[in-house]
Amino acid sequence: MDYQFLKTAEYGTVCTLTISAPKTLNALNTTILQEMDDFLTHFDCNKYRCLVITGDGEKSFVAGADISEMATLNVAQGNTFGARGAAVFRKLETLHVPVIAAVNGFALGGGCELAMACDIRICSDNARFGQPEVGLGIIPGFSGTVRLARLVGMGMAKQLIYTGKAIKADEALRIGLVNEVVPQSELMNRVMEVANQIAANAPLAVKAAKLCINSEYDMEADEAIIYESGMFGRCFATEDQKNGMAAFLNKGKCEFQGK
Ligand code: CO8
Repeated sequence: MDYQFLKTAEYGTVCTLTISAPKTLNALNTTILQEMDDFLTHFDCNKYRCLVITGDGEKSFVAGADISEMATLNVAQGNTFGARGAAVFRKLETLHVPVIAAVNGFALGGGCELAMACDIRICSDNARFGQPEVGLGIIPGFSGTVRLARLVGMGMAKQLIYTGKAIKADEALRIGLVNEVVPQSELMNRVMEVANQIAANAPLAVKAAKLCINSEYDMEADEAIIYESGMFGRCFATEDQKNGMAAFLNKGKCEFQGK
């Protein structure tokens, strides 16, 4: 599929998606959100075992939602724009394969929110994270107030959102907003290494693990434990479980088929 602002590539069972709007540091406009929605709708979770999202260039992952598009919105249009972005990010968060954000520079506003909707964040040493919305007279509208507190805790989320100040990569690592910081020249190599580690595992089991972690977050402990037990049991219906355990017992390596 050809897109105006998205570039896709495949490396075995890993797919990469690059957001490319260089004139605005990859800011998210309506077309990009529509294209991402279309991309995710048609994403083949049987073919790919991991999705990597990054921004074009060496300066910016995504510098937020496109401010020039938002400047003249009224209340109803603001609602629609926010809801559209939030729906796309939720689709990403609930995609049946893990998503890694390769944060290669500015991840501000909607860019930080995009990274937070991914399962794993790995960033380059020049990355900057922040939610500067209140400095523009708005609040995070693509679920930033929801996900930031869940990731870094209520106190730190409030400080970041109320001050609007951006933080550097090492601070993002310290507060748990990113999993790893690497030199920019090594970012994609490291991200692909992690993606390939995920892709080598049993895809149905990885999918079940993602579903468990996402779903159980909002459950009571007892309900969550029962939910996990049910999902655990279902793994034994797969060929991957039989082949994976047989390979271990025979001191071999399993090439998982996702069945
Ligand atoms: N939107 C539109 N254009 C942008 C954006 C953006 N978010 N970010 C950068 N650009 C443009 C600049 O206007 C500039 O364009 P031009 O060359 O035509 O002047 C070009 O990109 C390059 O930017 P700079 O010259 O500013 O580059 P610097 O290196 O000096 O600064 C920064 C880089 C620090 C990233 C700076 O550009 C900046 O502060 N950008 C805005 C960051 C921001 O505030 N992001 C949050 C936006 S709000 C948001 O994301 C809300 C999400 C939820 C929306 C819900 C809606 C209802």
